Formats: sequence, structure tokens, C-alpha cells
Amino acid sequence: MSSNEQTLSIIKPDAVERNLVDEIKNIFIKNNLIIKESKKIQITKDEASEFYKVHQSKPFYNDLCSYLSSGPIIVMVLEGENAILSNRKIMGATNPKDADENTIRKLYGISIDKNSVHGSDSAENAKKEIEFFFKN
Ligand code: IDP
Ligand code: MG
Repeated sequence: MSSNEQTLSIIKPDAVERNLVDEIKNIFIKNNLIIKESKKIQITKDEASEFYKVHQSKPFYNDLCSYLSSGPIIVMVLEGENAILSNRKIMGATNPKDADENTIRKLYGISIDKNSVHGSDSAENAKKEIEFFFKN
């Protein structure tokens, strides 16, 4: 339990493309997560491959890295009580079909690959991922 925990959130290309950025940011804010940092960037496939390295043995790795680098994304640092778990709950399950009602992925996700958002899954990864995008 940490009142000042931080996590990394990404609004993926499918949601940026559909102009869902403000709607998704409002969901974080309504759920008591503060957006401490936010920037719109486009990353290279090499950068996406580094970011998603943990998935390098998965059959979907190549497509995943192509996808994340296919268009602009919004990378954010979210802060709040239990921010890591809280964000994961707000996002919903990886596959939008399995996501609970009113989660971001249920509301906006198109498919398991175009699922609109990324969120860190542990304190260790949150630290690594925040450093990856916000190391100055
Ligand atoms: P997460 O984003 O909910 O943490 P992970 O298992 O960490 O899910 O997978 C990272 C991303 O890889 C997912 O958000 C999704 O876009 C993609 N992905 C995961 N599993 C599959 C799959 O079986 N097929 C295609 N893409 C997948
Ligand atoms: Mg993950």
C-alpha cells in the first residue's frame, strides 16, 4: 500500500488515432490518479522492442512492437494510492472481450492487440518503464 505510488501508462496508437486521449485521461482523473507527466511521442520499432523485451519469446512480439511504433502514443506518469494496481483495474483485462464493464479496454479496446492502453504490472516494472520514457 503506497499513497504516493507511480506507474507508467501509455495510450496506444489505436486510441490516439480515434481522439480518445481526453476521455481516457478523464477516467484516470475521476479514479483519483494524478497525471504527473504526459507527452505525445512516436517511438521507433527498436525502442518498442526494447520496451516490450519481456515479451520477446512470444509469438505476437514482432506485431506488438510494429504496432506500438506505428503512430503517436501518449506516455504518462500516473500517481496516487496504489497507482499500479488501481491503473490495472481501470484498464481492464488484456483482451477487451474479457474486460469488466466501464474499464478503458471494455469501453474503447478493439481487439487483444489494439487494446488502447498499457499499464505497468509491478513496482519494479513501473520504475523501469518510467525511467525508459522520462529519464530526461
Ligand atoms: P497487458 O498489456 O494487459 O499487461 P501483456 O500480457 O503484458 O498484457 O501483453 C502486452 C501486450 O501484448 C498486450 O497489451 C496486447 O496488446 C499484446 N498481446 C498480449 N497477448 C496477446 C496475444 O495473444 N495476441 C496478440 N497480442 C497480444
Ligand atoms: Mg503487461
